[in-house]
Amino acid sequence: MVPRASQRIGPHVRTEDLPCSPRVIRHGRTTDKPHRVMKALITGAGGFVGHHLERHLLDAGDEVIATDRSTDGLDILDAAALLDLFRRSRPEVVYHLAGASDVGGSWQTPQATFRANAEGTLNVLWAAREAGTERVLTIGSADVYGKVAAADLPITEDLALRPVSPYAASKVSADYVALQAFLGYDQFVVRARPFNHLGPGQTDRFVAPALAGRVAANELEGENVVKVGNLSPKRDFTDVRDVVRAYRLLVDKGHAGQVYNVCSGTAIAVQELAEQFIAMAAIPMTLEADPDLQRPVDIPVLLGDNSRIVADTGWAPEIALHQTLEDLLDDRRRRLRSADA
Ligand code: A2R
Repeated sequence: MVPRASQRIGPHVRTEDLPCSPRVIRHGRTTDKPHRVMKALITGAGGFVGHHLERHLLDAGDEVIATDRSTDGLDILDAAALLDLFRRSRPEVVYHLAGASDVGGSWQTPQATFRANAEGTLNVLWAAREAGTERVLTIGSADVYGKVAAADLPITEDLALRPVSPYAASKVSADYVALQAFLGYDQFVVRARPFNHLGPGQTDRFVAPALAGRVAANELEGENVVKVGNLSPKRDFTDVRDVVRAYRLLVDKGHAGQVYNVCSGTAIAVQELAEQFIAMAAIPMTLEADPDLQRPVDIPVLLGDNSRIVADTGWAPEIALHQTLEDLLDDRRRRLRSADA
């Protein structure tokens, strides 16, 4: 059986029957200034970024077809099922987020990572062409730049790609599959290259949600010490809600074939994140180095140059880091409370 995607029309209406669905009539917002409304398909909609993107598109009044292996069972490696979905739902634009996102885990699963990210992207682009989808946004990663020398900061899109992890190599491949679709088939593809993003719903694989989780757990247990790993690396963090806004702007205003860094243009030390979290804690806390959490730091500073996306789309990050961290901590508190209940 071919898996069916859920289609959400506006924020409140949902239908399971794609072929019979009426074209969108109601949109999420009516008060904002006029803007282009799109019929959008999101792959990987069940993931961290997918959830935020779906909410953002619905808020913008778009019609959203959400698909994800973890929710409707559609695997992007099943090209025939993918094409069937594209033909039945006829999206105008596709946000291709599905894929293997675990950088550390990719060392154990290089083949599966490569297939999900490179072959998966190939399938999505093919299905989009076959179904006449107008635009596709592919999501790469700043990991493709690898170990960047201080002299090359801030990183522009023109820097040579030097992937270190299997994940990064799979993203380089996916990015070149997308470039080939533009150069070889004249397909309208825009390629996003996001740096670190943060926000509610993120898993503990990443340093900020892991820190937020430890602070929230300490609050519940009355514990005052927060165990930390390396605090010195500096990273370019953007709130996931700003990232998904960038994605919609890229689909609307990005240039065909172009690649865009999605980043804040500011590098923040992990130390600063940790200090902000403990300053927000309900009880006094201190940071304590834990040798078990220390990992070799390959890249002391990662900092992106966002001038291209700013110039072409007018995007700029809007959510202050402090706000992001507060929302992350509240998210962890809520999740711990509901796990406790
Ligand atoms: O691995 P699962 O079963 O949790 O589902 C993930 C889904 N996914 C797939 N869906 C269909 N066919 C596949 N072969 C396939 N492989 C993975 O994509 C998951 O629900 C979603 C990815 O979500 P996250 O792992 O939470 O990643 P996140 O942070 O939302 O990143 C979105 C994109 C990825 O391309 C990242 O590499 C990039 O942004 O940074």
